[in-house]
Amino acid sequence: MSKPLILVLGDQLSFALPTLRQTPDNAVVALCEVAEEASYVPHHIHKIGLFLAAMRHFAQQLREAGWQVHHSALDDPDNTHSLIDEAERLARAYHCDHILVVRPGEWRLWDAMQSRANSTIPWQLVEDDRFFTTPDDFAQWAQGRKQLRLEYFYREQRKRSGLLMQADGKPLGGQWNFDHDNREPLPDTFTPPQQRQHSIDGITREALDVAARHFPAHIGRIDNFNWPVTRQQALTELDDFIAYRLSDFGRYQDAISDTEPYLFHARISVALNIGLLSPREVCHAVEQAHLEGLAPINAAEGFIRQVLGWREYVRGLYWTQMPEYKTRNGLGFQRELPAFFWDGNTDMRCLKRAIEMTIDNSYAHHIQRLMVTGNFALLCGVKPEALCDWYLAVYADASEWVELPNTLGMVLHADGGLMGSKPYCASGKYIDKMSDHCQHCRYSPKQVTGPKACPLNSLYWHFLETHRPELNHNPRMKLIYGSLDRMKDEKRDAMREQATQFLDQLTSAPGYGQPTHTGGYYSD
Ligand code: DLZ
Repeated sequence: MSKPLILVLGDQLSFALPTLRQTPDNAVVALCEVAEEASYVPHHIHKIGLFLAAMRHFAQQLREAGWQVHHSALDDPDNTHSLIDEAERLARAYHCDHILVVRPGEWRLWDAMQSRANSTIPWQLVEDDRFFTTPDDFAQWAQGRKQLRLEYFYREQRKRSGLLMQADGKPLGGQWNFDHDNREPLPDTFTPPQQRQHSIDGITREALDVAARHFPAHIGRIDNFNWPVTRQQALTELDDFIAYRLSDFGRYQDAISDTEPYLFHARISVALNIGLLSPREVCHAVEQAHLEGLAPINAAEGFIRQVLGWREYVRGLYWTQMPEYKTRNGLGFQRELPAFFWDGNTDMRCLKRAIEMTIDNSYAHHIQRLMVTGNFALLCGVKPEALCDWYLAVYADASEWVELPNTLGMVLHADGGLMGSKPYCASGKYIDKMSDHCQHCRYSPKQVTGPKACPLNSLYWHFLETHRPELNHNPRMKLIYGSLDRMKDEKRDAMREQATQFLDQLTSAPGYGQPTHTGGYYSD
């Protein structure tokens, strides 16, 4: 009788996984902690702790549900520290004749697994049906379209899922998209909603200790870890969001605070991306909250658009465009990552706080990622591979399928405009409008040149000038190039000079934070 080894990856921690739904009684389920996955980019210590803790809890729950489970721990002397090698080692040890795995979250692993389809112990890949769409669904939607715009994809998704739809096939509230209601800055005084403190039990404690012991040089401190690591904890995080934050999620979605990292954001992307919550259940919970009068339509629609629209859209793009997508560099950027991305040591307040919050929590909300760190990297021309590796490493919710299109496509406009019709570039004015950072900053967002001028201002115009050949023809950039053209030559020269001086003194950090030796495995 055929006997499978079911490999459950660290971001597949769900009983609804297709490989766990219909399997023979003799199957062995394997979860593998491996050093390679923690160090191929130098992941934040919270992220490593999260994966180890959540995998250990899930292994225990599988055992309690009657499965035969093998959990390879980082400390196991026989551990090969590679997902592929470890699964094959366990398949041999348990006399399994094939390995079953759901599509992983990264092309790198998918490719390695596919290439073993005909090996002695063949690998079989199963489609991940926990998402609303499969890569094939997306490919079908994309076929024959010149532009792959989110809005059209999203409308199809609403129709297909029935979420926020009326019986007559029209969108609830009379509009598909309430984005224009979702751009308010925070009021001068506001009380931020409380964040839940998740309990740390013995399993989690040990996992966090292991992470800290094995990867002492990785960014972050383990003692303020506060992510859900079980389904139960993830559900409490979802309940908290709906009860205390959803109603204001919409209008303050783009606001940035100098002190509050989470504001009204859901904090569920981490649980969602490792499988503890399903996209369907969170969308239905939010829809229900709206129907019960707990949240206005702009909040519910804004949230559902992120999960049903954006999240599925970037995943579709990733799987249909890889591996070529990762090599794109549409604006020809060559700069290494600025060194302060690893320690927040800069006097630009917005960047300092976004990076400090990232170091503290392995989290920053989407506008901090897109319009603070992302915008700065775009204006300075940081090369895609350096920035993508950083985002993948530092954020607990970052899997390559979601991180790569967001960073390479949205932030750096490096995919030739496939995702975004124009680059998301902004000057200090935007930061001043949407945040309270500038009040605490030594630079002025109102000045463009001179010692007090916010560097984002001259960098913004310098970026537009430098990339005129690629961007000038874009109708959405016409207005801004008009403003640039109307400037006096002396003003343009002074701004160019200011930006060039800034860029010349910017210290880069090639290799900073990378694993210390070739094995990529830290041990004490
Ligand atoms: C990010 C991560 C880390 C830190 N550790 C593990 C691990 O030990 N075992 C594992 O299966 N996955 C880990 N991951 C996630 C992987 O890097 C990878 O993104 C997913 O497994 C792909 O689905």
